[in-house]
Amino acid sequence: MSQTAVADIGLIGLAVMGENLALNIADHGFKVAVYNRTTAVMKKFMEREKPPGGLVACETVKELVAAVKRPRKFIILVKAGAAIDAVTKELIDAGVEKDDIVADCGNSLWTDTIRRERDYAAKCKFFGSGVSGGELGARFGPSLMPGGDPESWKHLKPIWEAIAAKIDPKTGKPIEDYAPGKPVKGGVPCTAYIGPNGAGHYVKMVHNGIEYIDMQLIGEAYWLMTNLLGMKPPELSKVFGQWNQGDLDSYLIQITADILQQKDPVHPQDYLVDHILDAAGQKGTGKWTSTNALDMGIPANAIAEAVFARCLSALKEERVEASKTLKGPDPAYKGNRDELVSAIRDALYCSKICAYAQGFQLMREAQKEYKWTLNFAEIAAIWRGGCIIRARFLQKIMDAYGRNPNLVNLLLDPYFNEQITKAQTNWRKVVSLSATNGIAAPAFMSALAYYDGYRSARLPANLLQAQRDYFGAHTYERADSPRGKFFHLDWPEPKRPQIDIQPGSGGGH
Ligand code: 2AM
Repeated sequence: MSQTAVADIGLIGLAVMGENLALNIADHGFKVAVYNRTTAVMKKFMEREKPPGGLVACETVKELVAAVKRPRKFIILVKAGAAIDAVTKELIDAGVEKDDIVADCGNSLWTDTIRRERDYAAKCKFFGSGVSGGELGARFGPSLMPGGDPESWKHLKPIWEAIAAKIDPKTGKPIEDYAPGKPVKGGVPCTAYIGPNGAGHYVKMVHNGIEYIDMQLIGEAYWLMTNLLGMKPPELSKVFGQWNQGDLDSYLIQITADILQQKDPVHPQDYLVDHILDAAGQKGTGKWTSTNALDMGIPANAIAEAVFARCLSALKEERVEASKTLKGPDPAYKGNRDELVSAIRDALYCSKICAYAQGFQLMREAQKEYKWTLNFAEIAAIWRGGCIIRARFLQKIMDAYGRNPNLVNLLLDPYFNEQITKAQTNWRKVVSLSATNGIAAPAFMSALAYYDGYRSARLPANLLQAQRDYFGAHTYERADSPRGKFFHLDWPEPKRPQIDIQPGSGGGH
């Protein structure tokens, strides 16, 4: 089939995200040329959707390239990794030119995007755009985090702004009445140019890291209420539903309320959540965020803790064995139910503020490392709708960075400072209760440790520096000298106990 250039954009990869994004683009009046490596998948999609002229079927990459108007724009939605390079090369072989834009909308590692933009610069404009919101987001409005050449962004912007989730400017909340063929009119789009090369994918990765900790915190709240108060899923669902009316109003709290009232299809008298195996999976973006935090020396400990909590959960069989041997206290709480529920709410809220503080601190550091200029108010703004971490709370972060774009840490913003000041007694109570009752609440605990560490003018690292100097002459700075001046002490010879080493005993490490 030969093609004339009629499409506004081409899309490669018709798995569910690609299909839904194509339908979203078509709903907004753009013509989308669609291609999938396995042609049958594309044909099935076209048959099922019976598109009213918005989609152009392409059976080969050559047809796809020929079908798109110049400067050509493409979206790649295939598995992250080698497939992105394979598809980009196919596009180049099929006639993509230097000014054509190839936008990778998958969950690619930002350093891969930096490399690709550089490697393909002579052949095409490689662009990286984070997309969040899952399947429904792709269909009815995702949050889009575009990064790449600013000139390319000018060409992509009309489509990105059209298909993104929309925020009601009066309420700051997402407008959620998009139905197939009837997209939302007006509203503020959840997309903004993030920065050059890998910036979009980097910010998407941090979004996912925050998503990990947001989910872990909700899990811990659920678990503490279950174990300390003996609450059952329908009762818990009501609590999460109530929390969703206040500061914690968010997609993840809302779906938690929904999940907790879902009956089990196998045992209809039971709740599904009670029959789901407690072993978490992960695809790697939380790990990337944590690894990057370690690489940059940024204390995103709560985000990393959420990744480790999933790792620990995955050791299901080992935990079952260990539970038979390792002893701890049995949960026993005798206090007031409502008081504890609201204390857990406060613990969740304070920990969440710390988690976001860590995510934004990471982005601050990355912008120095990569010489990006990130607009944190705008990043918070585009996370208000479409994405998995969408929440009322993000409006407050947007306001905080609006007040002070150079805010060093979210905790220092007057609003968040006041929130934690008000709620921290309850947060500490919940962390204490989880420790004394033997209930693992690693995210609540590590967030509190972060808060207390961050607000400490002094920490015990003086002793640690002394130890490093003692055994390795690593030097130390003095509190009464300017920073950057290093000292070493010839530590007095230690008094070692006399040990008789027998020949051949293997001592002396
Ligand atoms: P397929 O249907 O032919 O497998 C998710 O895996 C999507 O990415 C699918 O649409 C899949 O196409 C596509 N995909 C994965 N690897 C690919 C590759 N190397 N080239 C082209 N498409 C690929």
